[in-house]
Amino acid sequence: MADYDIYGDSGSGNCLKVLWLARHLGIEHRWIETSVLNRGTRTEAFRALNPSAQVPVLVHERRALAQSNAILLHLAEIHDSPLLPCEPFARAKVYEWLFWEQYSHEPCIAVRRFQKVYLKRRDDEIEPKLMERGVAALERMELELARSAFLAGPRATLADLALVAYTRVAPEGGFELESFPAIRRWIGSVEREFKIA
Ligand SMILES: N[C@@H](CCC(=O)N[C@@H](CS)C(=O)NCC(=O)O)C(=O)O
Repeated sequence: MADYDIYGDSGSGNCLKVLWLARHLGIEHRWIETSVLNRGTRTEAFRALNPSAQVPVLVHERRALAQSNAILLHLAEIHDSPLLPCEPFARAKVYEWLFWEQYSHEPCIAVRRFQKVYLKRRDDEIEPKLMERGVAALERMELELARSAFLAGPRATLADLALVAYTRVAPEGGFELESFPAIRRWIGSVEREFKIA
């Protein structure tokens, strides 16, 4: 019997980041595929776990935790992982990137990809600001990664795991990575570090 249940949609970066961390930390887990498009997040049983009706959700000893980055922080903390540094400022830099990911990156890069890939919208049916803001997010990452091996310093942290999830598939959302060499180098490093195929 696995210790943890992870409810997730395997097309979702928010869900995959949790799966990758569970594997990286060697946490025994059961993946419960919960399709967003098939309204698996809308059932009464699922809403009882997360009234916000969103994946991912982590369930352990009958307690449910939502929000991908909260789950990452929780798993890293209870496993004493160096992916969440102990030194307060270094730890705060990881928080900085996790909050930034949810406010300035995921809402444009993941949302544009969702509209193109899953809702099959044409470019002219997609809100133009998503492209503009997504490119600004990539520029911000490029600036950091041109001077640092990883986002929050010289070693990989939760910040990299959280940000790589949608950055590596950004081209599916129409975001070219050609002009972001540091991001492309970093994607390769993070994929190797976390054995992401
Ligand atoms: N901030 C949340 C976002 C979760 C989220 O947007 N989940 C999507 C899949 S990526 C979902 O479940 N959507 C279903 C819905 O909103 O109906 C997190 O990081 O976990």
